[in-house]
Amino acid sequence: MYKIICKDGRAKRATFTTVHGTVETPVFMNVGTAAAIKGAVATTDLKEIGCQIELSNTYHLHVRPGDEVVKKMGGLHKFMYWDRPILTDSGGFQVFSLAGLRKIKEEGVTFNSHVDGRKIFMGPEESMQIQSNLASTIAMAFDECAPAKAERSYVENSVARTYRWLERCKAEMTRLNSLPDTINKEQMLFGINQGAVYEDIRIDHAKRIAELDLPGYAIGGLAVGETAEEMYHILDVTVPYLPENKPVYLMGVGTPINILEAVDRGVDFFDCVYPSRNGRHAHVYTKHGKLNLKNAKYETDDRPIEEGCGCPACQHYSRGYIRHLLKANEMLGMRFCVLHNLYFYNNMMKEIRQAIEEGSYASYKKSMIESLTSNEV
Ligand code: PRF
Ligand code: ZN
Repeated sequence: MYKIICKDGRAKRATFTTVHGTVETPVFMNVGTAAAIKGAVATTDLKEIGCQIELSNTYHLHVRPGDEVVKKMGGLHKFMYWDRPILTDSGGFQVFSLAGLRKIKEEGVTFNSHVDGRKIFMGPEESMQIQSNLASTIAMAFDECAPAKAERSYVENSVARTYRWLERCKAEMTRLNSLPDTINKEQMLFGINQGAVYEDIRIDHAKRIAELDLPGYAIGGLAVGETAEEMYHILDVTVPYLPENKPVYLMGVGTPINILEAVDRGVDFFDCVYPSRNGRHAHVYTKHGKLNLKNAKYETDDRPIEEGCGCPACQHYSRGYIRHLLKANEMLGMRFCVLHNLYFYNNMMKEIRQAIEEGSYASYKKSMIESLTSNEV
């Protein structure tokens, strides 16, 4: 259940209550694609870095170890030792971006596994069945993410099919939730808005999916090659057509600035691989810009990555020590960078929630963006 606590402009401060606990929004979901946060971060670390909700992928877990295996192990929560909410992405996007593919038909998509090349078919029903086996808190609809530069006629057909797929997802989820051996019978389905950068297609699709009265809605098909301005414009025109009393999730976004801008346009949920991916490459976030810890200038720098940061790395370890670990290819160096970056994202969300509560979101956003782009690191 979604409950708005207060609004500041279009920014919303809300809570989202699930069978696995309550999430305070706006929130960043920490990405554990294959039931693992890349960078040797355990689920027991997640609570220390302020993570409220984790995200995993249907496609990856179906390919390996197999959703039947996860079901036999008691579902994803038990499998990865995580008792807070988990959102699973449907496989749609990963199939289009990863798998050697791929024939799209009305029934679904045929593609080759990125692990062993074997041919796999996935449609709306299969995606729901896999997500039901994984027993996530929130399942995502099976959609097609059309390329940002796709022709209008292609996008029209694609979005029409994605709508029909959503109706099939909803029917299948209802059926699965009523089966006796389903692990999470309260599994929720979020719909996904598509339409590339075509305003009218986006709006029409948003209106139609809103009528299905789902517990939440995502905006997909953004951050796939269009400009940031185009993305913000699509949010400006689309979010007003999604139900106000439901959470809005912007899929796969983004940089700290993207998040600040999207919150200002009414978005509640985010996920992105940037903090973990950048951390694995020694790029760490600070309020004064990103720094590359492999840089020689940090060799004897005895300051933490960021002064005042409460993450497990900054509490005890210096830039110079972490730089040494990274240069020596010690896994611990990478782990510290990922922990710091995830803490940075989760902490920014906490500040965002606080600013909305105080009615000072506009000034928080402005000073944060100025600071992030100052490059004083
Ligand atoms: N659809 C799904 N997952 C996604 C996307 C999408 O469009 C995106 C696009 N940014 C990221 N993840 N199902
Ligand atoms: Zn830190």
